[in-house]
Amino acid sequence: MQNLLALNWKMNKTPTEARAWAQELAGKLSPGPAELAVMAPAITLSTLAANLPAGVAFGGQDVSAHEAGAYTGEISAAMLKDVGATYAVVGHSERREYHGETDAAVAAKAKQAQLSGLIPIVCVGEGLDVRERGEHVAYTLAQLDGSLSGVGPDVVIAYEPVWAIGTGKTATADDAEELAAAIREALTTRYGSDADEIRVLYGGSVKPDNIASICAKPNVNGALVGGASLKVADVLGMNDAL
Ligand code: G2H
Repeated sequence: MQNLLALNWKMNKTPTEARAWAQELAGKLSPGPAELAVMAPAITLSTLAANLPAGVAFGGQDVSAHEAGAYTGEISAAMLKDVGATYAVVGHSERREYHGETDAAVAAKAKQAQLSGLIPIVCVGEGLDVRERGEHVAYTLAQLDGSLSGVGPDVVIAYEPVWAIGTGKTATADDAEELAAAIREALTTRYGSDADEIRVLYGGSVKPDNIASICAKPNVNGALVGGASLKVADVLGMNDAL
């Protein structure tokens, strides 16, 4: 399965900065075996569409659960699709924590994304308290189950332990594999052989110097990268390492 290097800029980069980043990438990228995709603020996506090198995909960091209508401030899946997006991240822990998104809300967003032909990147992962109680596998699988309710198999899963996000604490490659293997088994139970094509990413303080060991694990098929996605040099380092 082709690894996916999914960059999550979070709330960083104006359209002007995004253009400069995309043009720098276009000048320096040697395409490797991994697929590269940029998850950017919706307001930068048209700029990315015009400036990213061929073959680099992009997507939104969130998407509305609604098709269209009186939902002030929301961005629909059809809008993302119309500017050329391939993906939409749903259920990132920062959306769950700061915007109260439940598993049911995440599933509704993922379903809406699929209806417009986007591939949702569904994020799951436990907090430190859950990890310290040793309940991280059961917790994450329950979150996965709720977040995939009614969602088809054309999906990417990102396992992101909350205690490793932006903290500099990275789960070990073995920690990532433990959950990726459990997630894959749950996906097979849910989708049968269709699960064989589903990529399971790891996210949480991934950088050029740790991505290779994490993605070498048999059930990890790429990474969702935040902080290290902002500088082109780091992205090139990670792309080269995969
Ligand atoms: C986890 C990750 C990207 P970072 O949120 O989704 O961010 O790489 O900064 O830990």
